[in-house]
Amino acid sequence: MIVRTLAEAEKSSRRIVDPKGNWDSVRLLLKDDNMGFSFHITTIYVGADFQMHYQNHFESVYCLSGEGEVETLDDGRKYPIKPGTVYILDKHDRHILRAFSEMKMACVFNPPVTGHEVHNAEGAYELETDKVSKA
Ligand code: 9YT
Repeated sequence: MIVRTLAEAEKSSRRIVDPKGNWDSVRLLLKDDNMGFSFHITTIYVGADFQMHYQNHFESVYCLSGEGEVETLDDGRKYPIKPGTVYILDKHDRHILRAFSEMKMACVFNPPVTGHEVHNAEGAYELETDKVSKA
């Protein structure tokens, strides 16, 4: 069994800060734990308004606190987010996330992230193999 605490993890290299200033994410469970998914506690900063497109991953996002909205770009639908809301990107949906107050989210990624990913120009995370093939 693996046991970790958010308090310890956020003081370590498990905490990644978005270079664009929209979020930080504490990766509590990563690829090298061999669970087949990763699990993160992500803080979306108040006023954040940014586009993502996880072409290589499925993601589920559960709101623990704060309020905002998510918009799916292919159909222009907007969904309010508040504590208890989950959104599930089951179609690699292009989307915009907006935070009306600071939001704490519990996020699960399949395949798991390795630990240090930040969004590329499309708002995606690349797979390790992508990085190798471009090297
Ligand atoms: C909700 C969301 O997708 N935020 C971007 C960060 C991501 N969840 C992560 O790296 O943990």
